[in-house]
Amino acid sequence: MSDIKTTIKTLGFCGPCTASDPAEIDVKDGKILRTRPFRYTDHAPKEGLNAWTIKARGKEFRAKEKSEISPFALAYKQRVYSPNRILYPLKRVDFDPNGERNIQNRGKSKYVRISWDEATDIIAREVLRIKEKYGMNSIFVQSDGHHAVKTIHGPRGTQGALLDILGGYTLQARNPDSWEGWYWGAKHIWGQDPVGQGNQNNLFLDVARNSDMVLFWGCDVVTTPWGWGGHFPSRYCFFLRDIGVRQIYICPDVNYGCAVHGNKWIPVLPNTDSALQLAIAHTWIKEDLYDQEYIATHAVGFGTFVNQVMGRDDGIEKTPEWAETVCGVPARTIKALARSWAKQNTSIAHCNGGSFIRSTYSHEPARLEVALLGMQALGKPGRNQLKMMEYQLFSLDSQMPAPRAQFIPDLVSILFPYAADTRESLVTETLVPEALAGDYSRENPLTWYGCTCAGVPVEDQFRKIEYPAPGCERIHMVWTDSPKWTSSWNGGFKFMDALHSEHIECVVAQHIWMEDDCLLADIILPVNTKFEEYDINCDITSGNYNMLLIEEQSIPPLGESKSDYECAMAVAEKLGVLQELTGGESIADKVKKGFMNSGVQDYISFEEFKEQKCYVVPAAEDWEEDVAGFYAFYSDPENFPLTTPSGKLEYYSQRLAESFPEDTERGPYPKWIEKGETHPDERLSTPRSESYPFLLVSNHPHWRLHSQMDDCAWFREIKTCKVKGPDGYAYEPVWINPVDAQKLNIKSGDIVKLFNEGGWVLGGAYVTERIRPQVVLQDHGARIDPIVLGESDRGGSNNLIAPKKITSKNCAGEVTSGYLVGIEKVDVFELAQRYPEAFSRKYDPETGVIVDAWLAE
Ligand SMILES: Nc1nc2c(c(=O)[nH]1)N[C@H]1C(S)=C(S)[C@@H](COP(=O)(O)OP(=O)(O)OC[C@H]3O[C@@H](n4cnc5c(=O)[nH]c(N)nc54)[C@H](O)[C@@H]3O)O[C@H]1N2
Ligand SMILES: Nc1nc2c(c(=O)[nH]1)N[C@H]1C(S)=C(S)[C@@H](COP(=O)(O)OP(=O)(O)OC[C@H]3O[C@@H](n4cnc5c(=O)[nH]c(N)nc54)[C@H](O)[C@@H]3O)O[C@H]1N2
Ligand SMILES: [Mo]
Repeated sequence: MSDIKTTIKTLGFCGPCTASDPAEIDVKDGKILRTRPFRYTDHAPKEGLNAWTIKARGKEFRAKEKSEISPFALAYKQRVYSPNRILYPLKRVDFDPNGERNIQNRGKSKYVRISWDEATDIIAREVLRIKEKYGMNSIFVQSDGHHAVKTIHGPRGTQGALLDILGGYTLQARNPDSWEGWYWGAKHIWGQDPVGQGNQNNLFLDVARNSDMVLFWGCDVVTTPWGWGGHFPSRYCFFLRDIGVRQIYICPDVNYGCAVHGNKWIPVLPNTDSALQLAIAHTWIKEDLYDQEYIATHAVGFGTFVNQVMGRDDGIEKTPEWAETVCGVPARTIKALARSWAKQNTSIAHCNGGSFIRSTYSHEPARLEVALLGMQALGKPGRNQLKMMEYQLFSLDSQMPAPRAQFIPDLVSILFPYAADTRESLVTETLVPEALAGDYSRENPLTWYGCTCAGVPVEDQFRKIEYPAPGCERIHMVWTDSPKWTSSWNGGFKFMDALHSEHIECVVAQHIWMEDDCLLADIILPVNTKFEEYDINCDITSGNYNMLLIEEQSIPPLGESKSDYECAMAVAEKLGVLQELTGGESIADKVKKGFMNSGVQDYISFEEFKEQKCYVVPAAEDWEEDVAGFYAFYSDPENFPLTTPSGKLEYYSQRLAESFPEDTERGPYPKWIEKGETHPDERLSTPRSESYPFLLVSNHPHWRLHSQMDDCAWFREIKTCKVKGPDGYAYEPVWINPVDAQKLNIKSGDIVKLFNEGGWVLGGAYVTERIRPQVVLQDHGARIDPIVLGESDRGGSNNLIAPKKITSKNCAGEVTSGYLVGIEKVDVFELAQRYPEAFSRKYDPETGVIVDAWLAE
């Protein structure tokens, strides 16, 4: 055993210094041997962990002694040694910065190995050239993806910090992707800055003690916590079952959470939840099943909402019978759901809300949910909106459903600043292709509302932004360290087209693996995984305990890879600004500085911290006394108002009415929108559905985190992860109901294409009753494997064909699910004959497409 070294790493993907999935990594002879859960009890502080226990209805739910890590964490080491890793700097073979750039060949030409010296030379010269010719704001920084959690080493913000020294850059500002509907809609009814979801304090205790029923409404409590908090939320649901809390799943598919925990599945058509919600309100109003006294004291504008429900404003009474024709849920089921909800203490659970809050007009179902919760006395014990992941994240007042820890460790002191509110020049993520390639100038700018980075700054959706910003030129260079726009954002093919624009003179990508947007870069820098880096990190999202940890290097960097920060340092050195970038601080200095400002320094010394490698924060002594959810508002709305302008639930938002008087889509009160100016024909009722008769559900992937982990051989051999085609290629599954499959002569294992005007992507059919009729399901984020660039994809990355539109007129959110597609069976051998180059690309049966496929011979 003595030659085995153990390091501690958090293996979540939540971005900088938040983590989840703390694990112990055993290393032998410079190679990762195994990944084990982290044992909190082995690392308890002197004063003990004050282990918490939720006691409810005669049973107990306790903090675990070890971390409940996800399969992603366990399999991550395989990605370290993936044959798809980029090990050396690469240059597109026909990109000559001093001569022909052959921009039109991005995505088509292959790559050659170059030295770090040559790569950093080219990048430094390009930066200076662009600065001289157009100004620094013509360099576009894409630096916002999720990624292995790293604090010092990036990727988030490192190249931006370097460019700021030289005068600035244009920022790709993240839209509130995880929360679109809550952010654009729910905030206007209950406030809840920054992202618009409900108050979480102590809700695991509240639900366990007081709820009779929980509606998992667009929630897969098994799948999506894997990306953020491991198995903890699923374990909690087993506890709910043990104590008799009913778990109802409302979603188009029997997702994994539904399969494991659901007492009942209510299959709704994608993005028709608003109809279902209005019909529930209808039943309550008709049968006098809501809390009128609460509405009188806690809400404003309820009358306009009642008018919408009763059809006094639009002529459609939102009866359960009407809703049945829209959302596909039988009227009797809607009425039964409405009645049992009114009778019992009911909470609604989400991870983030499901794809319907990322579809067309997603603000409506989100604020309708709040409207319904309000009608049943939001905040009364057992009646709240419960979040099953992201404990303590994005909160202004340390919200969390799990028992509160003594404190939240904080590493902000050593993060590079990355704030949308301090940027003069930025582009929201949903409008990037337009900004890169469109015909915009100061005289004719691209405009939209909102410049958020996950909901911060909070007032931004009322602010109109212009690109190019005042005094700035348009974008001419892209430097990305999160190269997955094509696979994670809607209209990926349009992004590919945009990178062929003559405006974009140089594209630099930093990445670990050869995939997605990298295929269109001119220069690629090889980045290492977190196993190869020395860093400091914290875990505030796993649910059992918070912790701060030193992440020692597990193994030396593979090939010539460097961390994202070191990439920026290498270019800074060429530009003569290394000292300014580092501030004279070594990595070890930064680790110490992070610790000294983390909060943990009040409990142990830095020497002790280094010695024990981590500090686990005990549970707070008084956690059980925390007021749960919206209880304070429920019991005393005058003294504990909401953060809306009136302090109450605003069924009618005066602020929206005044700020956007012309907006016929997101109006001042929530309603059913069959179609509108922005999305005239994305529903099954439109004539367009004759050509594209299915609604596509594109969930967060069960076996990936967005685009990450797709090359993991251990997952790919699992039957539900990929469908093996007759040509041996592993296709991304497409779920289809037997009723539809029979009509189209599709059998499990057939290869199909999903298509609309935007193009087509392939998939492997999985015929199953786990998906309702009229709907097909394919998770998002499969690695791109182009057939015809900008037109078709073998990998099954469906965001390539998602509508290139925003949520609604004044809401620049994404539309990545719940849109119309057609589906048909294809013959892969025929396709292989028609597209020989794409179908003969180098391919590893276990991993899929590998870096060798893109290297020039
Ligand atoms: N169809 C559909 N699309 C969706 C959604 C949906 O529900 N349906 N949801 C949306 C949501 S909520 C989100 S958050 C977005 C997610 O979109 P992103 O956050 O953009 O997705 P990721 O694939 O996680 O992107 C992270 C990238 O960073 C890379 N990376 C990982 N570690 C490192 C590192 O250390 N250094 C560098 N340089 N790179 C690294 C990863 O390989 C990957 O390319 O997707 C959105 N898209
Ligand atoms: N394994 C894994 N975990 C992840 C991620 C990942 O990519 N993979 N991503 C992380 C990120 S960034 C985020 S934001 C969260 C996302 O967390 P969520 O937003 O909760 O995830 P989704 O997969 O979009 O949706 C959850 C469920 O909603 C249901 N659903 C889909 N469409 C509809 C609809 O129209 N109506 C209703 N009622 N239900 C619908 C589906 O059953 C789906 O399984 O997950 C995080 N965790
Ligand atoms: Mo997200």
